[in-house]
Amino acid sequence: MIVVLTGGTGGAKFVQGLRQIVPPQQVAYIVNTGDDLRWWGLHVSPDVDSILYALAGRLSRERGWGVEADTFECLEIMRQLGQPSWFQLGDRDLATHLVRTQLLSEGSTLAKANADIARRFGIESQVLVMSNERVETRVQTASVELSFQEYFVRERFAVEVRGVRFDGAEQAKPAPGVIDSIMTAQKIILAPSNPVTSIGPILAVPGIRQALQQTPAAIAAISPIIGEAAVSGPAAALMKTQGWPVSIVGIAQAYRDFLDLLVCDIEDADRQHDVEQLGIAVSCTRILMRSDADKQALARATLEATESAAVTAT
Ligand code: FO1
Repeated sequence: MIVVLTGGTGGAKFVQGLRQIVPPQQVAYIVNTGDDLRWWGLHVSPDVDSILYALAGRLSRERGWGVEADTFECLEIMRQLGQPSWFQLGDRDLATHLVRTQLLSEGSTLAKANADIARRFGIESQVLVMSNERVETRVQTASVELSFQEYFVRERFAVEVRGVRFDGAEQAKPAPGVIDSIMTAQKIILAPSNPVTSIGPILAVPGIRQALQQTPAAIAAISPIIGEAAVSGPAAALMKTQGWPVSIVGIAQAYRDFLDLLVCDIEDADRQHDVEQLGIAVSCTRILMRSDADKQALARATLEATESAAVTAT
């Protein structure tokens, strides 16, 4: 089994590539729920939905989140009715949140509700949430604390960040299947996701980081950084709050206690040695995913490099 830890739009793009080259039954995804929010009374899990839509072939190519060819009629009426409208829920997307919220209100756990939705979409991979308990990413600015979506969407990550915390993480437990899948995986891949707010919440759930340290599986991460900049989003500013350099070295530092291999862009070949000094192997390839072919090539290169890393480690 290949286990992928993922969150955010970079993660979803990678999943679009991986699903083209690996049979779905051979992959389990452990997904961030720190970005979840209550919106118009509905439970929205943006990162889970990005993976569900990517696996079902429904992810919007234009936006990288939400459903392909969606419309926003409901959003417009909600705006006219005086409801908040800065978070753009599409009409097709809305169906997923209605079903999830209904399942939760009938007593389903978040894990069961999402597994149920995945099955209804015809998805054959396992889509696991990191935890059934509420773990909420909170972004601290100079004056206020924001939820992740307030920071990312409403403020367009244009405010200065002082720190990040994961509310509820200490009391949370890994969802059923999470530890087991990590301990029995053949390969584990950390998608090119933001290490602070996409992978960070997963690692903050007690027991998950320890399982990654203990698993016999080879663990690879794909860098979301090229040179000294994030491929997209606020990863650079968020990494600075953790004291990590904004480079592949910072990514290596974030995961150094369990990482075997870092997949980075060829542009970063000159930094390879600095990562290897941390005891982590490096494989350089093209990591920008502009087309389907790019996504597939990155997934293939990552699997091949992880194979070699596993052979070298044994
Ligand atoms: N991202 C935006 O930049 N603007 C939006 O209005 C927005 C709405 C939205 C609705 C549903 C959904 O599943 C995702 C949505 N996203 C939006 C993306 C979301 O903020 C990101 O996928 C993550 O949470 C970042 O990791």
